[in-house]
Amino acid sequence: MKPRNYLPPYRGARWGRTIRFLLHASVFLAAGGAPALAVAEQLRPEVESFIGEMVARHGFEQASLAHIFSTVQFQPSIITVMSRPATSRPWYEYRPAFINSKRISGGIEFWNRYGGILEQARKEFGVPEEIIVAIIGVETMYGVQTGSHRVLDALATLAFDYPRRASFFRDELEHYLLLGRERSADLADLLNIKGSYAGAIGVPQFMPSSYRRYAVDFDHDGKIDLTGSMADAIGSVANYLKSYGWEAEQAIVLPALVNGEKYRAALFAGQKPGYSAEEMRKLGIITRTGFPLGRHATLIKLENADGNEYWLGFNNFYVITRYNRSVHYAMSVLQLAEHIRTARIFSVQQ
Ligand SMILES: [Ca+2]
Repeated sequence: MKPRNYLPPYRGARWGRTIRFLLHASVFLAAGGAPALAVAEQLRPEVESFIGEMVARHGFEQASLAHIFSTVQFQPSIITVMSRPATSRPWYEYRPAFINSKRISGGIEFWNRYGGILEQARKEFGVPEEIIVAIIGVETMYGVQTGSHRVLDALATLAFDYPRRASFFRDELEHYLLLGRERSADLADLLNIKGSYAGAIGVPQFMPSSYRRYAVDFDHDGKIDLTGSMADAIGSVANYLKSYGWEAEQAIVLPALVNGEKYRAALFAGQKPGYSAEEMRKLGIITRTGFPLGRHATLIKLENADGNEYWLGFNNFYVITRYNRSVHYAMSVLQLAEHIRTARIFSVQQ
């Protein structure tokens, strides 16, 4: 990695861990040798070339993008987090973070508060209330923990200093600029939005590309706002799932048992459900409850402290993994949803 020069602290920039995206800054010396406010800033070549592409492809003003990127701050802590080897904690260690009394009672409260909007979303998109509630619960603790990183810093850090996924984050950065232009006349507003260390935004933690494609104005106030409008967040989660193929009233998962070794062929690894009931049976996979007629599934394995637990995952399970590819993520959404739904019925009856 090239060494970077630091910007003089005339703008209050902090020395140390915060490194600006400038290659160097030349300070013009005014008479008497004092630094003047006019500063010729040279951005890193890869940032310059990105700006050039945005100007050519989307008609952005070079100067306004150059200004925006001159304020971007490299976040080394994000690279540290992203570079950690993917540790797949076993299910029994992962589960308690999401299936616990705090998140269940938070879900009941959220549902009671936004019940009308959730019902409307179910009617329009076919996604049950508890699934929407659980996704928002897992993502941001019902809109409370939406992230503390400037989205622009996070996306630029990952686009320009994280080679492994640079192309993905470069695309997201492009979508972020376009999103900013679509949402506001003033691109400088982009500087103020905060999100996760990976640049996910708002109550449902949408990446900028998903924000542009799937977010909806569910409170019909003329703008889409995933940070300030819970109705927009709820409608957008439901629209996202529906757009990826959610089917109303269809099975999501069913408990299963396995025999022998052939079952491994059907284990979910990101693929669409492709095994019929008959094919599952031949692989030694059985379910106690009825396999829905004409449907296909994959096999889900969860590690418990005292052995493995198996489930069949149908199309709607696959759709939840479009929100986050991890099996543990999708299963915690489903189990949290079920806990919230049943606990809520009980609390309403009391
Ligand atoms: Ca709205």
